[in-house]
Amino acid sequence: MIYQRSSALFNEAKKYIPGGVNSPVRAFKAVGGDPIFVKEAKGAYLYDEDGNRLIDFIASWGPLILGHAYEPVINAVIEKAKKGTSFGMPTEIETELAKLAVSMVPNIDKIRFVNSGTEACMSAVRLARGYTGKDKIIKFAGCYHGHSDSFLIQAGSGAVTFGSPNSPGVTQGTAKDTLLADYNDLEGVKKLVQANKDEIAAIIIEPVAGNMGCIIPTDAFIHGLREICTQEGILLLFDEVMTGFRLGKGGAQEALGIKADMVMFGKVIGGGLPVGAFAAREEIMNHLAPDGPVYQAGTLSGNPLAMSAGLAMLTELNNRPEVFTSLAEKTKYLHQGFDAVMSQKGMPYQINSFGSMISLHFTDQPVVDFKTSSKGNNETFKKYFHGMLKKGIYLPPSAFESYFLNDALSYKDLDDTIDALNTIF
Ligand code: KE4
Repeated sequence: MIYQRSSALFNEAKKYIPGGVNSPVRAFKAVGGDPIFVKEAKGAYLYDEDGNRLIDFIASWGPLILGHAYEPVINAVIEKAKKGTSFGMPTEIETELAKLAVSMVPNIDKIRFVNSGTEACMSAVRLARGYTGKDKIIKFAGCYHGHSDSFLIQAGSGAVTFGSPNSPGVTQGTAKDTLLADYNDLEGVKKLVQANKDEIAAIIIEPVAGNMGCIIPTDAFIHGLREICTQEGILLLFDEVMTGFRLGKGGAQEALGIKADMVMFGKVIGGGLPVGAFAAREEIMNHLAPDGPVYQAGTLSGNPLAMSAGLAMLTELNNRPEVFTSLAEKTKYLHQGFDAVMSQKGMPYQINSFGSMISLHFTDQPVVDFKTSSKGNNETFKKYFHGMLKKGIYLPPSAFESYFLNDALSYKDLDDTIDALNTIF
């Protein structure tokens, strides 16, 4: 594999764009080396600027669940673009996508479209605070809800685990309203709720976590959260930016059998164009402007071009739910193949998978939260990442990410991926 053109493009990009990228994880800081610049993509394959073909396991971090340049989505976008891309006025297609999403996802009556997962989660927390009249939120270490100030919080000192900023620019004033708990630790949540009685508006969680690698909630934990929220008048916010329309029509609510009070979406709902959304039952959503007092707005929210991609994508998934089964079976095949290879290598490893989300961790402990995910050997991960890349397999350039299968992947692609792993250790 040669990457000369990618490296030259990266050097040029760094002159004009901070770090040479428009989102930090793309810069390969966690794995070393220069990032790969992609020229185009089709189906399961990326074609980089040096002419290499790569089997893609991030699918633009989730959106392209049917593969790159999926014809029905592309055609919908082309046709819509000919009629104008955005008007700043209501259009019928927004209602069409809203109706379809509401028909697919349980426990939501209304949905508001925004332009990213960050915007969806940020707006949902503001709505939860406005609806409940309470200020604090609980989030979980290792869960990522976008880069809004309230979410860029790390474990603070002190027994009550008050958050502290994990980025300059986030104020202590903001951090004090974010409480931090550990994923799969229900007792820790109970302690926080008791220590902040009647002050917590919401608990926000990735119902199946994808930003620590793939981490699955225990039944007791996720059902326990629901019970605590119901008892304490706290809203349970499911951040389904990754899991929404990926784990199934009804996302994680359906897969886990849990009713959330609010659900946030991104990625798949936009079909590869910028769309985020948040949704809930009517009594909550009617608190949003212009009907209600909680303000939220956006110039390009619901723009017809992005809506056309989202509508084409969700229509496909709604009409062909067998895609979700196919993705889950392919993921299980990859899991079993990786397990068969790694079990012969005499080294510690864990493989977590759920639906079409999967991650490989180089540690001897089960990976159940951020602490155990952090115990993975990053030097081994770097060797794995670059070894797979040299074999034409493009994985997320960080040990703290889930891989996202797309349904254009063939079983030969999966066999090639499993065989590539076998050459590394
Ligand atoms: P965006 O603002 O990036 O559209 O969505 C933020 C977000 C919210 N919630 C969850 C569960 C997410 O995974 C994300 C974004 N995911 C990352 C990948 N781990 C996007 C990749 C990136 O930051 O470039």
